[in-house]
Amino acid sequence: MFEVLMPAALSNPLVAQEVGAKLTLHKLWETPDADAALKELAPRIRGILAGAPGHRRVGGEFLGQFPNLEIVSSFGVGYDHIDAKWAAAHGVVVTNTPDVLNEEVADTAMGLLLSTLRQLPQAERYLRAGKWQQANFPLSDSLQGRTMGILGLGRIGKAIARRAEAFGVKIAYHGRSRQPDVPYPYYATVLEMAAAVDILMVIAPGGPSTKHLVDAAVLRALGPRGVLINVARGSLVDEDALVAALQKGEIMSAGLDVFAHEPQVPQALLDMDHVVLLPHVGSASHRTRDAMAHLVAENMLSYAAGKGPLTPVAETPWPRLEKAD
Ligand code: A2R
Repeated sequence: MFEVLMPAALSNPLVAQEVGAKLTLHKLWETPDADAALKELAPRIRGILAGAPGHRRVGGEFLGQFPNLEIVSSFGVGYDHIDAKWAAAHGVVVTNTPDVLNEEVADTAMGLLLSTLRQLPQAERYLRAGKWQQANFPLSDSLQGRTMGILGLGRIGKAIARRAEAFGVKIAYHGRSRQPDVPYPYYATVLEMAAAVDILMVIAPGGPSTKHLVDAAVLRALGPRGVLINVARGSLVDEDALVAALQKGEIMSAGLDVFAHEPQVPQALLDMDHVVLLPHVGSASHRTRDAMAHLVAENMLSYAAGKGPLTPVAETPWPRLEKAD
């Protein structure tokens, strides 16, 4: 029997339904004494369903409790909450949910960009407040004539680039390496790219290697007409530096779907009327969240049926690497 643990409730019920229909699923949060249940279950657990909002970090300390663990199937394309290197060193495969959310997140990114430049949420608030009766809403900035630097031209970054091109926006990109088949100009550093563009679109993974890639110097380089859009992870941006840059007018505005300490949002940002702030809704449509949930379940079910995982992350490729002792 393949026994699976869901440590905390995933917001989409499909995962538990689909996995629970075929495998033995333990919902830890429903047990009265979670610590005792964990101790009793730990040796039997072969799979973990992760990615619930607010669940503690899935690091080696947590995963190390399960001596027979084989797979962690996580909800979401970002997996910076999981120590995938630890998993790789201990023969545990980690899966995420790539591709099925590309178009949704790219749609959100463009909506957030347009909202930020054209001040659409502010205009709507203006109308609702009855102010249109007195005067027209002030003129806004424009998307036209702008150049977008994409930090992280991966699956989602490319979907954003396709959309931005259709809007007439010029594209540049930064990643750790130049991509031979990509027609856009490449910049070897975020700083150089920021100096060359007036929209900085952040869509690279979170985690230690990208922490504060967007810092005070990058924001200064983006300049007083510059707009920062972040639909990736709050950790990529130095939030204090961003607040300071906005307060000093070193950049024009920001559109943020993600924050350093979600769901906390700095009061200084809430106090600014010219920025646009979203509660991490990049992939949050019924259609896309269901597709992600289905893929989380399919990874677990395929693995349990002996057919291997469908979408293992780069650190834990399939076939499995040799277990390090
Ligand atoms: O570095 P490269 O050439 O492998 O390009 C990847 C880039 N990237 C980085 N860029 C700069 N510094 C880094 N340390 C770094 N690490 C990765 O981010 C690649 O172009 C992009 C990631 O693309 P994908 O792996 O295809 O991810 P996807 O599905 O587009 O999702 C991106 C992120 C997720 O990790 C979530 O945090 C967020 O979007 O929702």
